[in-house]
Amino acid sequence: MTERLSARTVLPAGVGAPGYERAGRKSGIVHLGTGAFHKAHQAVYTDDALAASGGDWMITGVSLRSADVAGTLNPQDGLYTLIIRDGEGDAARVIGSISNVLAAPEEPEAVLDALAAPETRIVSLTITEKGYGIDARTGGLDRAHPAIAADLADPRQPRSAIGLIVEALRRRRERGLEPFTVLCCDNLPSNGRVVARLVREFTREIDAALADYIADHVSFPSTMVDRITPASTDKTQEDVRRLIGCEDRATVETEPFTQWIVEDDFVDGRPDWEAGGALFVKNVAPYEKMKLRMLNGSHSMLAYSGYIAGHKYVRDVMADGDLGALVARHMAEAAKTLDPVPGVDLSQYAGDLGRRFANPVMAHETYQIAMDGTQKLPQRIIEPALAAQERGLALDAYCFAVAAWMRYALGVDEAGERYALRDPREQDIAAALSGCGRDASMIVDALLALPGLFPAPLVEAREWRRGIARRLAVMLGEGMGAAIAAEVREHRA
Ligand code: CS2
Repeated sequence: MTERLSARTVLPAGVGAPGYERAGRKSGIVHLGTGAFHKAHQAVYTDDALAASGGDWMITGVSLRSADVAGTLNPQDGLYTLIIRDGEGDAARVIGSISNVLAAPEEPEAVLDALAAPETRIVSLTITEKGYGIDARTGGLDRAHPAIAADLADPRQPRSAIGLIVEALRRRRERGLEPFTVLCCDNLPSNGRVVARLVREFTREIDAALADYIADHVSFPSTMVDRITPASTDKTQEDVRRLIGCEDRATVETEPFTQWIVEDDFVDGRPDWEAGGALFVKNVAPYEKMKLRMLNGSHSMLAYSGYIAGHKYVRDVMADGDLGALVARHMAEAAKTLDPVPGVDLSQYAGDLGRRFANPVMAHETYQIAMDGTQKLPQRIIEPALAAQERGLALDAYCFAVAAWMRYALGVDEAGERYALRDPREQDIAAALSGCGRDASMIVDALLALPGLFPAPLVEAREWRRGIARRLAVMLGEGMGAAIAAEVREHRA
């Protein structure tokens, strides 16, 4: 049997290793949602910070859903290899900033102990858009969300991220401990503000004095996070064996590019994340909007259209001249909805994004990006469409993107194969679509009427409804390839 990566492994020359003593160092951070993205992003910045400046800033990871992450990382002493894929070849680096991982479903009290431990100064999150329990209609707390509803009924034994944070803050206050900073690292606009609101609304319902305390003592800086991180595959496992000479079941692959922009508002200190290249600013909003609308917006557009057109990976989409042109068009249109972003030339940013998407050694699946559409479309496609409408700009790019999502939402590809949408509102979508068959106008009406998704000014605009229906009709009648070609012709005309 091959040896497994651990603190005792002697790494081959050329493989990066933690440049600091790990043993005895405390965890100043508890991270909720220790998935691939966290391991390719914040944990790497923290690894750099520890190497540059030390400190008690190890990370205790928490997985909220399954025990898999704990099962792969703990036997490896929290160590894992980051494979950085670029055209020149793969680079490998072993990351040491995660000390251990707790699986919340199995050991909820251990998670609360970690959150309420004196050394914990930051609680960060990457739990995906759907993990927060946001009410699509109000942007506030969804009290009907199963985990939120359960936690409101029994707040001392929380299961949701929001419930865990609130109960931990209650315990800290009761014990006379300092509170912590809550650092959201998910792709939501004003993500710190959003989480602050959810925490406030949750706490107000259970303990008004605690709500006041949190309002006065806890900070929720917003962040913009960026690093393309495909799901690991068997090839990732094979490659890591070749690169480090032993087995690593927790390895992650990613691209060379990385970006993290953070509001510098921490109640009890933070690691020297600048050492890893993080940028600290007063207001993250312009960067977040830029990234959500240009990168994630075009990602979602290309995921739905690309998946139906038969493209497995983002790089295949970029190699398809017509669809590649629509990606560029989408970015350019999204840029028009933005106010100037400090220090960024938006056309250069778009060019860089196009090159990142085209990276031929990145196997980033369109199906991965396509998941959770109802949670992603609002900030990626719908808000910028609304902004475009307000500015009197053309809506074509957004109509195309939404038509592609609606085509995808039918759950059957052009060969007649069914696939799972992997969307928390999958049942709502199916219910809305029942009886619509392949009638484009009926599908558009049904999905535009999904509660909370599309705002009235768009739904009521004939240009919007017709623009989507016309495109969806071509996608259904002649196929996605024909719809893409027609879109390019129309755009160039
Ligand atoms: C992608 C993002 O899966 C998706 O929805 O758009 O995960 C994207 O790769 C990252 O935000 C890049 O930073």
